Amino acid sequence: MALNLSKNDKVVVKKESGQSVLNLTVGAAWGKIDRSAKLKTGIGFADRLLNRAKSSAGMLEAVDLDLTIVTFDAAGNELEECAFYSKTPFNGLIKHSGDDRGGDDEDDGLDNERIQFQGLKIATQTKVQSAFIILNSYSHQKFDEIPFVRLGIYDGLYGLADKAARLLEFDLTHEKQFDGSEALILARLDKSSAGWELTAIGQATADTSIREIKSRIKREHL
Ligand SMILES: [Ca+2]
Repeated sequence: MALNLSKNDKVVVKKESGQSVLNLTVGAAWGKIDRSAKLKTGIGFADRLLNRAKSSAGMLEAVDLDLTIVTFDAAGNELEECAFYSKTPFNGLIKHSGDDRGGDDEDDGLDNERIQFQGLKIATQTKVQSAFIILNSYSHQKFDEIPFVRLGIYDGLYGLADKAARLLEFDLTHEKQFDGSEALILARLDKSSAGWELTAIGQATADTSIREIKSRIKREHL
């Protein structure tokens, strides 16, 4: 199942079996910006060759998006976060695949960053009560400037190269409602007796740093 979200939709996401989610992986995929887009031929293979030539000529602009999970205890106190600068919080129970600072030259269908969330152990070994999945544009290009931006949540733990079935798919590409934004609160995870309740949020914001997004989460979601 791939659920498509609109801005500010709130949807509780379940596994196909109807159960809550235990272990999961979040992924983000995006591309470099071609500022000379008017040169496109409109012919698939010719554009790919052109893109390759532009890439080797350094004509494509790097885009540094960052996928992050921030966590809070039951009283709303901030706990550890998983980000490119903190890849293995809680002794690696949440794990970041590493910082991608460029994006794809051409869409390869794979994620550029992923975070694995060992929900079963996090529920029993940490004080995490809620976790928020966020994406922001470190290099401050807006989402509508980037040729494609896709987010996915997968049932289970997967590395960058692993193919997996998505519980949730969120495609920002060509979505007018995200124009001008450079940060997104994708979803929240709340610990329940049955596992993690996954609620898609899809909130675009004008925040320009993780710190600002965290303040917004505390103000608006906790
Ligand atoms: Ca990055």
